[in-house]
Parts: sequence; structure tokens; C-alpha cells
Amino acid sequence: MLTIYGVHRSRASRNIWLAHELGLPFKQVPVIQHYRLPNAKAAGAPLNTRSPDFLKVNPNGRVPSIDDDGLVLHESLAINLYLAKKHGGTLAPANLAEDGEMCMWSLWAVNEVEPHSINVLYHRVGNPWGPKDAKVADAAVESLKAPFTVLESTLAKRRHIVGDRFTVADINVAEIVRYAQPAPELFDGAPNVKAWLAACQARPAFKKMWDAREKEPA
Ligand SMILES: N[C@@H](CCC(=O)N[C@@H](CS)C(=O)NCC(=O)O)C(=O)O
Repeated sequence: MLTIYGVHRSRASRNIWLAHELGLPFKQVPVIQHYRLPNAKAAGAPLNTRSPDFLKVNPNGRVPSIDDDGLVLHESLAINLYLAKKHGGTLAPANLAEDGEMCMWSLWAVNEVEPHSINVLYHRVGNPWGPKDAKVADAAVESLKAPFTVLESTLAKRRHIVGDRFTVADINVAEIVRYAQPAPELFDGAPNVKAWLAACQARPAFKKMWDAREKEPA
């Protein structure tokens, strides 16, 4: 049985979305980020990223992690690539070339997009680390223009990130691009990215994850 560690309001959302796409049964252990609690170390605090029991699972102290019949993995995008390949089907790479492309796009998203898109989220919506700073958000939007141009030109040629079908690469990139949604000006300048993200987020598996996420306390 697959166990996913992490609340919906965390990067575990990526893995939960993928599991729903695959129709995979899983157990969720709702580990919360330590910084969202007033005192993560207090006796009786909910299981969090600094709880000794969770640090035994992931000594990095971050969610998500999975335990798949004894195989423990961290890093949300690696987890998705692993689960897609393990369970096969159309979400997974069909061959080595697609495998390379799916890894490339996942690493591209985490390196070229996430450091900036997370700053759009933190500084336009809510910053767990301190006050919001409009200048940081605006600088992040500026930094996202180049990767958005790359993604836009890719999606002008085809409807999906890799191949001609929805795959794990779409999930991995969409979940990172999602953080930039509080900057509509980026999407207005990239209509193919906007349409692709809307199509990803219209999928029943995404909506199932999102509905559960909305029910969690903010
Ligand atoms: N690169 C990691 C990042 C994981 C990460 O930063 N997770 C956040 C929650 S979304 C976390 O656990 N934060 C808790 C902490 O930093 O203590 C991944 O994609 O899994």
C-alpha cells in the first residue's frame, strides 16, 4: 500500500493529483509544515515536519515523502516520475526519449520556474516567513518572463509538455506554474500556457485533490 506524507496544502498535492489520475489507492499521513504551527515542538502538536516521528521518515524535514511497500522516497517530482513509471499507462514515458524529456521538463520547472513562482505566491497571496513585499513579487514576475516564453513557444506547437497526450510531465510543470497564477499578467502574455494550465486544472483528478485541499484549514 502506498503512503503519502503531507497535507494537501503542500507539495504533496502533486503526488495526490497523480495518484488520483492513476486511480491508485493510498493512505495519507497529513504531516503539516512546522512553520504553520504556533509551536511545532509543543507536546500534543500535530504531526509536522519537525516531529521526531516524521524525521525518521524524512530526515530533510520536508513533505512530501512516500513509503511504497518499504521504498521511501522524497522530492515531489521524483516521486511522481517513479509512480508514473511504476504504474505505466499513458501518464508514463513510452520510451527512453520521453523519459529524458519528462525528467528534463521536471528539472526545468524546479530550477527555472519554482524559485520565482513561489515568490509570486508568497508575496502576492501569503508569506509564511514574514510580511509580503510587492517588490519581491514584481521581481519574480520579471524573472518568470523568460521561462514563460520557453513554455509558451513549446505549447504553441503542441497541447502537452511531452508527446501528444497528458502525462506526468504536465502534472509536474503545472503544479509549479500554478504558484504564478496570482500574476495574471504573465498568463495574459502567454495564451497557450494559460489554456494548457486551465485544461490541466479542469481534470477530475486535479479537482478531487483541490476540493480536498480547500477543505483543509488555510
Ligand atoms: N524540493 C522539495 C521541496 C519540499 C518542500 O520544501 N516542502 C515544504 C512544504 S510544500 C516543506 O516541507 N516545508 C517544511 C519546512 O521547510 O520545514 C519537493 O519538491 O518535494
